[in-house]
Amino acid sequence: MAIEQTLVLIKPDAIKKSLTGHILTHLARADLEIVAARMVRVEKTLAEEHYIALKGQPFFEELIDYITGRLHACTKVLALVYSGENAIQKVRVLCGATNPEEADPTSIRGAYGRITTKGVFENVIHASADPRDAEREIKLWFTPEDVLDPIYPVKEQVWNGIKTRVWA
Ligand code: 3AN
Repeated sequence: MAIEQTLVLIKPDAIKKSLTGHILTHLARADLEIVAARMVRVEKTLAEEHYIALKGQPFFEELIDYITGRLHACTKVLALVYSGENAIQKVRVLCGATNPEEADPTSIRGAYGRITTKGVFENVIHASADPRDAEREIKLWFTPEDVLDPIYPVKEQVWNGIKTRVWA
């Protein structure tokens, strides 16, 4: 089985409700390794780039308001990279279905998510859907310096005489 890395976002509703610890404990069942973690204040440009495939969906603007924290007066997201065998699928199973009302009640979204009366899916967590998305998303949220043992190619760049490592 292939070693994979996957992006996890603990969304603003979860931060606001102090669910971070519960969610990380639940994710520990996947027996994976955390290889990167950072608290991120999500700018609109990052949010729109992250959800670019959903641009044009009727819920897109609310989705951007949600992930940037405007819906919860909490502009912080915890971004993590989990690494290990079959990491993408393992984390998705623990998260449960996108719609928190359809999610298995014992999954993270089933236990902690809700649909608001306005129809916003507040589903507390994001997890990459497949290897292509995982690579795109990890490169968007993290630099190679942030990720221990990055599995994607990296190159050296010299800027103002300072050497840094960037995604190749
Ligand atoms: P997932 O996060 O399970 O991969 P996507 O990528 O289809 O699901 O959707 C991204 C996010 O958009 C979801 N996590 C959810 O917050 C929101 N979303 C998806 N579908 C809907 C919908 N029908 N109504 C409201 N929000 C939605």
